[in-house]
Amino acid sequence: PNGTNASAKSAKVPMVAQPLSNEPGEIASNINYHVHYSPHFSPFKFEPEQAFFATAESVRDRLVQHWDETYLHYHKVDPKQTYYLSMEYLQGRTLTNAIGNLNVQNAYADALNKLGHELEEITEQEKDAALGNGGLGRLASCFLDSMATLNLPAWGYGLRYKYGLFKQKITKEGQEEVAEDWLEKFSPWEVVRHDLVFPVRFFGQVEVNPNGSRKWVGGEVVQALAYDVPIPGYKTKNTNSLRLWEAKASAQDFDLFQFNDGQYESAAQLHSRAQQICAVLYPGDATESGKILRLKQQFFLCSASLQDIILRFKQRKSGKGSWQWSEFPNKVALQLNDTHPTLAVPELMRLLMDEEGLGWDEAWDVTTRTVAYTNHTVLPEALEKWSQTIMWKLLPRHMEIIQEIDKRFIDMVRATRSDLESKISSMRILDDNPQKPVVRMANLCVVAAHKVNGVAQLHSDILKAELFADYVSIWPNKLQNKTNGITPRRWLRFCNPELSNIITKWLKTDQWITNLDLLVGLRQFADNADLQAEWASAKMANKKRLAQYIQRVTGVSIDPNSLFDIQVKRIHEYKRQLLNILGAIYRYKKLKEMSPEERKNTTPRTIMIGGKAFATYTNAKRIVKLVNDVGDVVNSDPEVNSYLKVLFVPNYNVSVAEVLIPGSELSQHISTAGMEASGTSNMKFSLNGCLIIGTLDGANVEIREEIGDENFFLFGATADQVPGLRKEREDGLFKPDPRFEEAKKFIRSGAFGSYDYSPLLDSLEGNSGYGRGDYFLVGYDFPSYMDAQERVDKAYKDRKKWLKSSILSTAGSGKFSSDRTISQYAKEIWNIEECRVP
Ligand code: 4GP
Repeated sequence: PNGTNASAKSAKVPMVAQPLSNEPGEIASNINYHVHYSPHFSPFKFEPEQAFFATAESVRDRLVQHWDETYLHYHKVDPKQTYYLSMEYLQGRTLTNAIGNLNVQNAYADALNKLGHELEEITEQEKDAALGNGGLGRLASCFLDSMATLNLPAWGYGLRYKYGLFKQKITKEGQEEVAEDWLEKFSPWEVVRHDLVFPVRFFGQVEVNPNGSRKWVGGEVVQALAYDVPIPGYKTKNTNSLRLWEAKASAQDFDLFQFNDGQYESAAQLHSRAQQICAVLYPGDATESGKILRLKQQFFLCSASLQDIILRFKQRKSGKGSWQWSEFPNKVALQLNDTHPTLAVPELMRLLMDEEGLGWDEAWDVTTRTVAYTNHTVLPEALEKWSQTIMWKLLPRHMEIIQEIDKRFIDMVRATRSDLESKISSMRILDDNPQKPVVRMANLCVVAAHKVNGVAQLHSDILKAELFADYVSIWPNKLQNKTNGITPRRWLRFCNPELSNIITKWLKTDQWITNLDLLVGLRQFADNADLQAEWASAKMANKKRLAQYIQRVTGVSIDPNSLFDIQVKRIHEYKRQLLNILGAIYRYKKLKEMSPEERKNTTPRTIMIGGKAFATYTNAKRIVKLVNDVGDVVNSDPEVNSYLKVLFVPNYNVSVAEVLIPGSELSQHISTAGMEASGTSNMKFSLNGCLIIGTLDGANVEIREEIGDENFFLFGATADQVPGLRKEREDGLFKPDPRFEEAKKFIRSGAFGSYDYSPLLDSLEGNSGYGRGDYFLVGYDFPSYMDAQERVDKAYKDRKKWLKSSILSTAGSGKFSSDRTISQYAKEIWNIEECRVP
């Protein structure tokens, strides 16, 4: 198998297009060109929507040119390259980011003016690419931005979901899910590569060849077609790719005979099965067919990406003399974003052994030196376990390989670590429990990866001490921490130009955009009255913009002089939106009891909560409904509604975050300690000068360290107290705070309508059980949460002190740039280097 006889075709080197002028007149004519010669609408229509598509295509022209140069350069230099495999990307909108990175904002604004449009209005036309669920997906997108900005040869691979996760509508009933429509017309940012199509097999059986080697045959074969999205770096030519696969069947798979016989469905059976694969992210998995579909998606991503990566490896080798497969890990780093792409491990083994003819040991050596794994959660329900029965059906050859990995792992432990004998059953990859045999994907990842990482220090410590402790005793250097980060381009420079300009002015440089540590330079001015005045006016401008947005999407008018308090993230019991809303309910009740005079002494607040509840997660959906019901009552109560408003912000996504975060003053990161792996919106809020109320969980711990504990409203149990508190509860020793009881009782009294909230409230009662017995410790943390909220109210009245803390929050956020995170991955996990396009 080693040698020069690889089947790779030699690349034909195309010419790179001529650079395009960035003079506004030329840009305007380029936009005009697209209106006429890349038509998608009736001729002579040039409303904002048509202008958006033509503008995007004109920007894309500029990106394509850099993109092609990058492609050629990487091909020529042949550096080691990273491939980030992720089932999710939350890219959001592209236009603002692209013209910002290309540094042509003003030219585009002028060009559009010449054509009778406003850039701001045009950017509002764009639909979010919402191919993710939450933090894990947005992290992947921030990482892509940093990889390109740091000139790293690194690509993302994902799936092109036609309907994304879902779009959230809020009705009287609560949350309703409807299909996301980002591809309803088309996406101007993607380029289909009709020459890049790979077959992906499902089902079938394993055949043994006469020489003993094995081959996977039969079953169902669909085609993976590549769609590329350009990922431009900030003020650099390097433009990487996000390659999204679409599943399709070919014309040959269409049974014309059956069709003409009137059997329309069965004639196009494979086409419809292929379409299911990339229809939605996380299809319901309550049924067996749902489970098979999810597993198909995961395998589809892994198989298509690996075939593509291997082909590129061979292409870059071709014509350069003989080579060995052992060089593969010197050219390829594969990062598994959580366990969803775990099947890359057995698939790489299969491709190397069955297609390329390597022996087990050589294939295992290549695979383990190539693959690294990031864990994003310790929640037991999120650690994937696949039924062995389903796996044997869908991926019979991979199950053989997994069995062999499992067997060799056990042999190795027995041979070298007899002290771990009693741990083997929990460390194994296969759980052979006859009732429900499963494959434990996280265990497979840990065994196969050369590096495993958590996403914040506390989380990595928990992985080391608990979840993966036994493996750490075998491989002490495998587990690392890589504290998450966010891109300062999207999350400050572009979403908050007002504040960015102030920062640049006071630091006398805009280098902070790519070297976020420079923000510490603001510390020395934190007390400066001029900076504070500018800071306050930027915040006010952003609050007004946010108020307009809220008015538009909810019809409720909010007061920009009130304290804007925001919690936005997936709705989950461990994130404790319930704690937030119970606090709001208590506040409302107290306001009602006050005299008008007393009310005047309170700090007016606008509480905003947003996020999607997973479609089948009933308690999360009840929380959404409760927030809406509380809002309906509070906001229409004339006695108190100038002191308190409660809003549910519908359909939280990246572009909504870009409006909320700059306008926020307080943000809530209040998970049960030990349960939030990192959190990344906490970093975004802090970077934008927003103060945090939070627990010692995930990245909160490090944010507080960086910005100073006096600028952080801390409350709640710590991670190491949590197990003991749960135990106390089980033993019936918990004594609830009267304020907590009062808030719950108020809901039960029907103050917020007749909806039956008892299942939700019951989850906070009793002594034990997941879903009962207040597993998430809302009751335990309630009093310290309310005390912290009182400190917030008081602090907000001292304007100078608040502004100082706000400035210090921004100044201390340098560590949380994804540029820092990605540099660490590059050095400490991937071993890749900058490959700058000249
Ligand atoms: C999330 C974690 O819940 C969040 O704490 C973390 O910041 C983020 O990953 C990125 O690392 N996990 C998921 C998930 O979104 O689906 O497990």
